[in-house]
Amino acid sequence: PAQPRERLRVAIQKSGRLGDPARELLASCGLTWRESRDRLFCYGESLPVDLLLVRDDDIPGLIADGVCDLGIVGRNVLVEHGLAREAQGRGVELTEWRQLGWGTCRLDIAIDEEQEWTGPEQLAGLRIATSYPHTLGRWLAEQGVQAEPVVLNGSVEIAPRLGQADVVCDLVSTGGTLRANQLTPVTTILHSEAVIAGPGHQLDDGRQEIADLLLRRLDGAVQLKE
Ligand code: PRT
Ligand code: ZN
Repeated sequence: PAQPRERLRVAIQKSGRLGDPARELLASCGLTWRESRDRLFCYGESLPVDLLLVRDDDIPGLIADGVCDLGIVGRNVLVEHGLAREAQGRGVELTEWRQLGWGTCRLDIAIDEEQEWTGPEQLAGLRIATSYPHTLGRWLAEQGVQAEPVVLNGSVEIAPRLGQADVVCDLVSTGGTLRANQLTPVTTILHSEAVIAGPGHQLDDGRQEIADLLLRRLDGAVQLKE
């Protein structure tokens, strides 16, 4: 494995919905940083905890490959990554070390608002637009339904109007985006929130001790907020 490291490296989203809250949470644990000029790396000053600022989709892979020790990411991204990895026979156990209670959303099936919902069997043979094919596939298998995932990396909600798909499976928080596209959520396949993701085993070198200290402070910070 990698060379010994006595500093903890935490991956967080560079921008987007989870980036600022993740930094605020870590700052509330007493962390301070010196930022690199390109703002991709933050060197921890008050504790040996460095940040890597990346796309959220890259966070599970960075942990699985041992480049980072922990990450703050949506459960939706973690679950999809785990199932994709499993499908390739490269199962690496990443687990949720903490649930953070913010960044909440649902991965929902949504259908044309004019249509009636009678249950999952209704999806048989339909094209389902999604950015989460593995999570969707697992749910369809559990339901015993065969459908055709159409993988899109953005603008999932307009796929039915463009004729690319019949229904969608997408993240929903307020539901405004679905409504604007004449879609209505009918069932939830995953409840998501921001989590601290990490390996399914203890860290090596001195890093587990640093992680324990960080998590103790984090638990304190989360309790203070409640
Ligand atoms: O650039 P990068 O790849 O890092 O970011 P990204 O664009 O992939 O992700 P980002 O920042 O949009 O979301 C990061 C994480 O926030 C997601 O992986 C979820 O865990 C969480 N989250 C919480 C959401 C939402 N709520 C959400 N509403 N992610 C996306 N949405 C989308 C939703 O699909 C819809 O298109 O936001 C739109 C508005 O939602 P409504 O329901 O309020 O209309
Ligand atoms: Zn992303």
